[in-house]
Amino acid sequence: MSDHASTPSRRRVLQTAAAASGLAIATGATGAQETVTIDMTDGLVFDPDSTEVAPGTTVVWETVGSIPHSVTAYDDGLPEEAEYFASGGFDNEADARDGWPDGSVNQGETYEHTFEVEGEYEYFCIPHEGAGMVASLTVAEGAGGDGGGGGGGPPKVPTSALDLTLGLMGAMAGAIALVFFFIKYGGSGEEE
Ligand SMILES: [Cu+2]
Repeated sequence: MSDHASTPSRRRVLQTAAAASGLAIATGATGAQETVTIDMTDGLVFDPDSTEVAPGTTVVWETVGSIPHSVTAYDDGLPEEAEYFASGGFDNEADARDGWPDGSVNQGETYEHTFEVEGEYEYFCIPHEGAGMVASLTVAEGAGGDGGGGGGGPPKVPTSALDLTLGLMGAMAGAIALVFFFIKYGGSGEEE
């Protein structure tokens, strides 16, 4: 019979399926958490003072000069369901103001907060509010962390999530192909 011809073909199919699965899994592992850094400078500014990030982004404020600053949210400058945030861990704006200089971010230090709720955030620096050290942050689906300047139509799904989905789909397809192959050809009892 011509059964012998199927042996090399079967091996090649198995290798191909295994390679495809490995590649898909590797691709899915690239989804990384976003971090955005905002400098607080001796020029008494947040740099940049207007930033747009995707939900889940961790924003890190760093005092890059010698003058201490604070990162303090305005009570009325938050989306309704967002939690209050301020360096020093204060629960509201009044406590943060009363507590200063507790919560100061000194030279080389950082304060960070992860933003999950979409919307507009307004915040300021307690000692330099009068000098105009105020800033805003927008949390929006599809916002990128890069300096691209914002294109026209951002995708609904963040790139990392899309990669993960495609990776999982590829891995599942590879596994299903393997199982299917064994079911169809593995149990035929034609081994010699
Ligand atoms: Cu300041």
